[in-house]
Amino acid sequence: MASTVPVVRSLEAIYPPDALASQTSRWNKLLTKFEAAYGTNAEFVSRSPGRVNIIGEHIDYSLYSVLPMAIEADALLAVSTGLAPTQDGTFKIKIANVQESKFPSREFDIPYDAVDIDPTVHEWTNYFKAGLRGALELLRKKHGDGFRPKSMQILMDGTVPAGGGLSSSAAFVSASALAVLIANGEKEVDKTALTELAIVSERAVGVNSGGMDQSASVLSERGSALFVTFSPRLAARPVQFPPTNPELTFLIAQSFVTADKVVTAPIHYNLRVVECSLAAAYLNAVLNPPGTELPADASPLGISLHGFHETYFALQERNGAARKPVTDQLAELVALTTKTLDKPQGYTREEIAQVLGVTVDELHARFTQRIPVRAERFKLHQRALHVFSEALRVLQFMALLEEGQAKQQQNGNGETTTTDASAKDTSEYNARLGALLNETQASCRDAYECSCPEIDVLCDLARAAGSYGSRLTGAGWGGCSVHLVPADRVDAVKAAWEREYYSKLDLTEEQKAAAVVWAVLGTGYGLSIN
Ligand code: NG1
Ligand code: MG
Repeated sequence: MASTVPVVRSLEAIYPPDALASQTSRWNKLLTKFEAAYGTNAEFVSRSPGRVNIIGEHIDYSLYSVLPMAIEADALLAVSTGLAPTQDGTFKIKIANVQESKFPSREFDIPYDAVDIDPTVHEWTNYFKAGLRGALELLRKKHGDGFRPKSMQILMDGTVPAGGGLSSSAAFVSASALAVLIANGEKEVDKTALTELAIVSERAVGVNSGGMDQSASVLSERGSALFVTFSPRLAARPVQFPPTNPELTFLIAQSFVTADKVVTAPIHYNLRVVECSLAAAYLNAVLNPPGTELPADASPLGISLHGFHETYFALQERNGAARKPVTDQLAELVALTTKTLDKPQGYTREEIAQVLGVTVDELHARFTQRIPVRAERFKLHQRALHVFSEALRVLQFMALLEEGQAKQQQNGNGETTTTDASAKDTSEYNARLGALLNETQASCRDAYECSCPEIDVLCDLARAAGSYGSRLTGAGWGGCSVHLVPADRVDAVKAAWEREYYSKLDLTEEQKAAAVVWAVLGTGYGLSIN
């Protein structure tokens, strides 16, 4: 995998052939508008795509592996650096958006050493500032405290729907961090360093997310999905889907329920992050020998269910137990969770503090001070159950893809045969892939409580019309859903949604056009600079 961000001179290297004409005109418009707004040409454009997550939902911040893929929709930032120097000790950022009415232009004078972000204010430029802050930290480490950031003029064009589960935020943060690095003279930007920087930076906006989105945005390669692992360190490898007959496609369907993750964080996303770390601490206290400390890791609160998992089996092995395959370990953890965390009604602060042997104040200092949440009870049973079972499903999904590839090689390279027997074979295979996606949806709905009735309806409609597997994608509570649909059922699925769902909403023409996106299996595009 190329380790530095590629410099792309032609849009053919980024977009699929059928999108070239419209993308070329979009880029040209962006550059023309840039000149009109700032009276100078853009020096470069940084690009970072959105993503759809295929499987592995809400487990990245527990440091379990996930399988997303980059999509065509992206964030573009056209940039120039030719601004006159500002008053002492500050640099200037002028930032505008092609959708001026939704995202008004801003101008900031920023002190060299402090990028101020207020996560309590819902402000589109916070995402730019998050990338800026992270990039400046990296530059300061490299050049020392005397480093003087360049002033920048920026025009943004984003096509990833906001609040839609396709990761508009990570695309924006990653593209921003890249833009700042390039503007400040970096020639070779290391992809992994950029990803790590974007992961940590985005948390400044108020959502304590994992690293899936930034990884998918920066590390994806054209033509493949991406298997991302977070422990012991961030690593990713491209994944191909075997050809099947009928051919499989991923349909992405909007629910048009906008989930504003920053606003709902204390009762939704951030609460889940806290619950997962609390579950790790609780399981550690009950199942590991007294005094066992979980290792500090890269998860938002520094201890994770994955950390508990590793520690638990390492201790067993030290006591002479045989090493078990990870899939067996995860199955065992599902059983242990059911037995150990046996209160489906949830746990109060007092109950958890008592088991951990700390006071409620100490519990607060360790878990909920930095990530404020609103809850009387923490649903440790359901959350841990989801995380362990979902981590297992990701591995089962990967094993199925490998099985499919092995079969393809046996049958002679890449040819899909069309005999009745092989068609039956692949439809059974497709159904097994789809079943895992359906199980993910059930777990997200029932155990993790991150679906919503509208997404459930879209999934039911799709399955009834021929989808093998349907589920929410991204954080949930609204946003997008993803569906594994054989090519010959795509029209039927779309018609069902139109008839039973979209026609009942009051949608604009623009929304109607964007309601369903067809992501051809395995299409993915990396980050690039013009
Ligand atoms: P979305 O909702 O697409 O932004 C979020 C997190 C991911 C991951 C998923 C759930 C951010 C930036 N990303 O994705 O890290 O946890 O939810 O799997 O918040
Ligand atoms: Mg997001």
